[in-house]
Amino acid sequence: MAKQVGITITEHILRQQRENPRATGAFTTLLNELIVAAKVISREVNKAGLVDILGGTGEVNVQEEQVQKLDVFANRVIFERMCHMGQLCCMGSEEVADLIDIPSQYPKGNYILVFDPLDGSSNIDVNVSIGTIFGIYKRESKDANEEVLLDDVLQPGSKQVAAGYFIYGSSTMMVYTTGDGVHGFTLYPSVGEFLLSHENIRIPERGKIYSVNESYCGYWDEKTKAAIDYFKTKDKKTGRPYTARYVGSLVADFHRNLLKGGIFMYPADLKDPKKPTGKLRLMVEANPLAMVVKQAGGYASDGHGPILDVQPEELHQRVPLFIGSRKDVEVAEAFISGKMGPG
Ligand code: AHM
Ligand code: MG
Repeated sequence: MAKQVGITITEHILRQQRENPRATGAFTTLLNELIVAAKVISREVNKAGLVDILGGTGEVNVQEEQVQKLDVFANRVIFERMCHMGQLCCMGSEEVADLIDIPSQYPKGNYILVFDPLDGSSNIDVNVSIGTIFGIYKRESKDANEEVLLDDVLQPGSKQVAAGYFIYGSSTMMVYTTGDGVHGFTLYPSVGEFLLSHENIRIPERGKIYSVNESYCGYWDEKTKAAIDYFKTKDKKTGRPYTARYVGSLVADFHRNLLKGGIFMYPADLKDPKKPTGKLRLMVEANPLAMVVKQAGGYASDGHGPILDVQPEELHQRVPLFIGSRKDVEVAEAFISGKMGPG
């Protein structure tokens, strides 16, 4: 296909729809609404630093409304934009404990949206990039009027029909896949459009960056320590030691490694004995990024096999995550699963 750089996200989605003879347009509508929600969130994130100047934080703003925490705001914007357009049967959000029903006055469809409305939100106050992560599934049972059960939603990530993220950084970008490569769009703020800026992103098969919160090494088992040591050990042939980069904002760390190559790790640890599987959530964080990285030629593992094959048992299930350049993730997996040892 001819180079498309510069086309709008809407045109890009429509072109993909035209190439799929079975497409009904439902999916296009869904993505377009999500994009509008992200533009609203982006605008609020961009003026977050002004809250203290223009109104009181946690108090009452100039319109005498309660100033909301941005992650709660982002959650509400996505819910309100997505609930009425008739394409979804339910949603799942990191901010909400249970499945989110579509209010009864609105029509329902067959798609399921899972999302983390504002990941890394502890970074807002210090002007560090944050993001919205999303995954879209199709409900397998066909009757849109039947009650949606948690079992309809608990599908492995390999069943996602689309996934991606918005990053609110030095620019706002959308990176997404529908299973046909990964494409990145940059928001042109004065026009209000996302324009194609990163066509068909491919992650290098081996990188030079490792990203992990090393302060937790005292909570790691020996296999995990050996995996991380590998990336710090000198070896000319494989370009080690790698350089360390850790923002502490998953979307920012992932995005950098996607473009430059490298591995992001949030291993299992014993920091909180109640959460021995690490911190990140399978459905709203790991799976969407796993689909993106796979489509870009990379890999995501829980240390034993593909993240995308894990059968979720709970909506907010946590999972160890090793994600990025394929060869780097394969090495980490070999250490964690005991196929490689120290030395
Ligand atoms: P959040 O969903 O509460 O924002 O937490 C997820 C964030 C990720 O963005 C990031 O990768 C991770 O927490 C950092 O955790 P830590 O501070 O333990 O390194
Ligand atoms: Mg999160």
